Amino acid sequence: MPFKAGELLDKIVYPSDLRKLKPEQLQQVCNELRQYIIDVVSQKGGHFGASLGVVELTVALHYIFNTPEDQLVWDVGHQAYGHKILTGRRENFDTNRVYKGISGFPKRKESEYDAFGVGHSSTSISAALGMAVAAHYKNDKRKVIAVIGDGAMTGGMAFEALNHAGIENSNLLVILNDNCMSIDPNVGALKEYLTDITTSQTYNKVKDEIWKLLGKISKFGPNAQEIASKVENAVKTTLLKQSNLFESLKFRYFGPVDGHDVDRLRQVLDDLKDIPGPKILHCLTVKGKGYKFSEEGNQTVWHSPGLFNKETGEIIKIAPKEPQPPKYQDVFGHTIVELAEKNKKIIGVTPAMPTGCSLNIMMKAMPDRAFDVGIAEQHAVTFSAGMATQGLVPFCNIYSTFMQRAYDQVIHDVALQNLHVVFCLDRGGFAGSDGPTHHGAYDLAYFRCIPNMIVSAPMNEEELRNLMYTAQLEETNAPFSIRYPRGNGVMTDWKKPFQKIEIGKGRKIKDGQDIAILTIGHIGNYAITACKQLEAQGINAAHYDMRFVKPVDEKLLHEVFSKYNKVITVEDGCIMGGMGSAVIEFMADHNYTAQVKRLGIPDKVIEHGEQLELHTECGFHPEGIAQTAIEMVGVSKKAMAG
Ligand SMILES: Cc1ncc(C[n+]2csc(CCOP(=O)(O)OP(=O)(O)O)c2C)c(N)n1
Repeated sequence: MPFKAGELLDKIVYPSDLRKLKPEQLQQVCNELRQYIIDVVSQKGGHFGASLGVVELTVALHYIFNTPEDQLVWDVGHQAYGHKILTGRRENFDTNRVYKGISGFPKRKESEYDAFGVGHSSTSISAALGMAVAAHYKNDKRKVIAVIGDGAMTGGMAFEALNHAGIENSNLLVILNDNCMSIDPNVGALKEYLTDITTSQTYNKVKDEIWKLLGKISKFGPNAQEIASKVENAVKTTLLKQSNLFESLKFRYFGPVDGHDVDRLRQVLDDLKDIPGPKILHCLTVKGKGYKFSEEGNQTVWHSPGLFNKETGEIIKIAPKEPQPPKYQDVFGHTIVELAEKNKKIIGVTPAMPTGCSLNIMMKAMPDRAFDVGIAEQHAVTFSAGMATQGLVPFCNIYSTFMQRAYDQVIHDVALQNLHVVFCLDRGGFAGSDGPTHHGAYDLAYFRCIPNMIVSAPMNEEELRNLMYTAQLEETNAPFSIRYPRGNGVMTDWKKPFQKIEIGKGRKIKDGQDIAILTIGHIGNYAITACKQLEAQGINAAHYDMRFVKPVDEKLLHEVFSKYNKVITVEDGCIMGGMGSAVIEFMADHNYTAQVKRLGIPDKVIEHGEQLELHTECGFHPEGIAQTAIEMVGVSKKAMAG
């Protein structure tokens, strides 16, 4: 194992080893754990700031609670690196997020300590409540703890769960890890509320008075401090009953506590663990804590910095020799500003991903016309629908995977009313090392079946720009989705003048004779390579870029099925219900017969890895496409040549 752990951490394989240590040794464990995360992530990459911020919390939780018997549910799970290292995965932590290595998120099949699989935000309280209710039902004494960030707390599910938990009276502890950050700075009224109760003068005044009073009785015995904190909690609870949001939801609210004081956390958790009913512990933490550069630097950058020099804090960027094509997200970010300058109706909306989707470019250029609404995909969609009823044209940018959250809103609030909302789905296709919770596998299929929806995917930057241009035109006036992948496009010279695209019209990239390859979106570039490989083998393949999965280009498909009896469809999305399905439906509806092979994401969970590794696993990398074509036509072709 290439990474060396400190003296104490080295002896900890499981939390049972941690629990053998003395309380006064925990600070050293924290220091070593933090260093270990820095050592590995600086060289191997991954999420960073969030895990550093919960080191003390992680150590205290595993010290006080009897995990895995007691169930620890992490929200999102990007902050659970310390948890992974303390629960049997230190040895292979250097394979984190690597193809066939351990997952970057908690995962039930990876470890019994991962009580619940996560990746999407705001699920922890619901899942933990389910576990707590089940424990109660089974007369099981196990404890259940949810750890949720202030960002994740802005998600609707978190509120739904709090609302339910308050009346269930089950043994649930929610730890609110409040660092004022989402990936970008956290937004919304809840954030302000949390700051208010943290800095509340009334609260602090009462607390000081209690401590003064208790200072007087402290000489009466060693338990005074313990009594003090109990009285403090009792008084505070009564005091805050009327004004505390969580108390009004029938939670007992404790805190705020310093989330970096492991000793205090240990004591507080020990106190709380036997208090029945729903409780919330408000911890104040600093994202990136304990590493100078992440603590004092740009916390958004240090959320997931890539590789860095741990001594200097320099983020390692290998400067390419030649100019590189831009990221699709940046093409989106610049293009929306360009369009919005001309079309005053355009508004930008993102649920908590301004940096991730590059809407931050518009937020900077036009702060009044771009909204970060928090981790609230459902709200983002219906909020956009509301604006569309008033004649605005919202561009609602949501990662394909997170759009799953807002499916009903897309159907019920946008499509059924045929509202002019433009959905830009970033991270369409395999997300890469974030893994299955983040793959944008389903959007082509899940949008294709919705009435009124226009479903498109650009093959390059110019196409993305033209689709965005077309989508916002007054005459389009319908829900319009544009999906593109994570990563870079293919054109360095991409800022071309806008051109309207006829809705539902595909493109012929290359004519052929032996077989037709039909692609949708960026993956079409693989087909270009595949066609060249096939040419070298004497196979002349035609290539069509479908551009739209809905409406599908019927004229193009008539041409394909009249001319070719061998067809391959390729999509970076689920095979079931996607573009290939649309093609086969067309074939059946028009009584064509052809041999059609559909390439895409099969009906199983594909784990994490580099995008190309995953494309290869699924057989739609360039060689996979070429191989499929060779299998379909190669034999007869060779026979003819012979
Ligand atoms: C449904 C959903 N939307 C968006 C995201 C992207 N995302 C991952 S972490 C994160 C911020 C979480 O903030 P917080 O809960 O405060 O945790 P912190 O990173 O600050 O520790 C976001 C928006 C997600 N994982 N799930």
